[in-house]
Amino acid sequence: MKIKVLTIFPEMLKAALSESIVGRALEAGRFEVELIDIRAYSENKHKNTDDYPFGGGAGMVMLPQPIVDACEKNASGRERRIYLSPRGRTLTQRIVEELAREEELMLLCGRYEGVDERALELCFPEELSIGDYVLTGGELAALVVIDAVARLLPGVLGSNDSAEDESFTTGLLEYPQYTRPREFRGREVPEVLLNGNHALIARWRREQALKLTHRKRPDLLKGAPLDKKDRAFLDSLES
Ligand code: 9WO
Repeated sequence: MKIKVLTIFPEMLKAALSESIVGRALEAGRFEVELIDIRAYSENKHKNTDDYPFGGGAGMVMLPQPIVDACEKNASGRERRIYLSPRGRTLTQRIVEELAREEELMLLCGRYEGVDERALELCFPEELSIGDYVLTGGELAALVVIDAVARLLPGVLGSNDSAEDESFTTGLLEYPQYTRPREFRGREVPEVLLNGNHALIARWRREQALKLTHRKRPDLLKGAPLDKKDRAFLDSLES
């Protein structure tokens, strides 16, 4: 997977992408991120990337020229191009899985009050939101997308922390986790986790996940694959 990111703040992404699991995966060549500085494509003598909005109003709008040139000069023609914007459809794990199957992505991070609509029409037909709130720019949203996609790529997570049996893949919230010590400030780790009975542990975790989902996100239960035992357990919670 190759991800190109168009931004006027490449350093903002660089820092975040150098750390932790994503940083290691990039170093290991599991995927690639190319940060493209939109400002470098400005044909304006001051290298401006924004100007006043036609029709008036607050703030500035990103010029179409630097964005369209940055896009065209870096496009392979094979990439899925996405503008990070509160106007887009809201990111879900299903969309993350879909993006992880792409060979190439190109992400556009907007700033100021937005991007000249013609740049979007010409280069970025798809818009994606990470949630219903407004940021100061699309960079943090791009990082969210990259992080969520990267961990699904082969070899990015260790086989031990595989993305498989976790919340949004089981359709349920995560069961509670414990590590050492066995007692902390008077609170004991649940006994079942200490006795090495793996079938019993799996059942306990499943029921904890069901209980938490029922209590905190009952809407998720509709989409989760549930078997007879799960349904019986959920019924027992109702009464
Ligand atoms: C700011 C603003 C101020 C006055 C009137 C209208 C306004 N609209 C905006 C605005 O939407 N600014 C955006 C800032 C322009 C595009 C980049 N910015 C952005 C992206 N903020 N939040 C996102 C974003 C992206 C993906 N998911 C959630 C939020």
